[in-house]
Amino acid sequence: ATTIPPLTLIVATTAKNGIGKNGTLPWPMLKKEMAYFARVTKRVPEAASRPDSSMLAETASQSSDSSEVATNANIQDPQNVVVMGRKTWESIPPKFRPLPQRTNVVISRSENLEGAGEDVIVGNSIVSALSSLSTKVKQGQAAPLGRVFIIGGGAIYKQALDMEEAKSILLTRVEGEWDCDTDFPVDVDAEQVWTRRQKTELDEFAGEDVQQTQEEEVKGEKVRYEFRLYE
Ligand code: FOL
Repeated sequence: ATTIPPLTLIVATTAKNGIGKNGTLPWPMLKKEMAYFARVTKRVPEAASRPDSSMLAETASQSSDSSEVATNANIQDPQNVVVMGRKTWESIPPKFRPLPQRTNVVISRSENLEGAGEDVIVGNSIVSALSSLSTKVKQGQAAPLGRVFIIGGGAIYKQALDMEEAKSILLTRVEGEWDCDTDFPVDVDAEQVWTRRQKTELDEFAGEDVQQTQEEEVKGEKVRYEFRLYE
């Protein structure tokens, strides 16, 4: 009996739900959009970030030597989890992976993942990978869980959407016609089970004042997009 934590999908899509092309994103790098992805997936909500440590022995982060307090991350500090498929792992530039300050989980039938070290958890399904992560946490070999984000791609979003633990979707709607060969498997504006939440709820979820409508100049073209939350 394993309890699976609530899952948040995070994705950027076109109006027609396109998410990818030739193993990468359909649009040229949207810097501020990617920065939002990094910020939101790194931020651990307050409730999870302050575990009750009253029963624990003193640790480096509690020591009176203030020079090493708060700056050095500790294995006892909760971290969010990013769950991705093997192709998404391979699409992340090697210099950015594993995605820092997050526990990286990759879904793959093969144990041998290019560029993955001991700190990357590999499993053949979301459930089995999260269950082996949970074992590692209990053994003190992985950080306690903050939020769990599903970061794609199409096949992994599909697997997550079939689970009742899939509670939220942080969706960035990118305007324009972009050629895509991979889709997000649900149309959140057509399906009754998904409801768009207001800005106040997005702000609370993200832990920041989200400027929902954005525009960025890429390759001499203005690209507009909107940050949304569905539950
Ligand atoms: N969700 C959203 N909103 N936008 C995305 O681009 C996105 N991309 C993926 C999943 N969900 C998304 C999958 N693809 C990196 C690269 C590709 C990728 C996800 C992440 C990546 O390199 N991330 C770095 C940021 C590096 C930078 O700031 O340029 C990270 O630290 O998160």
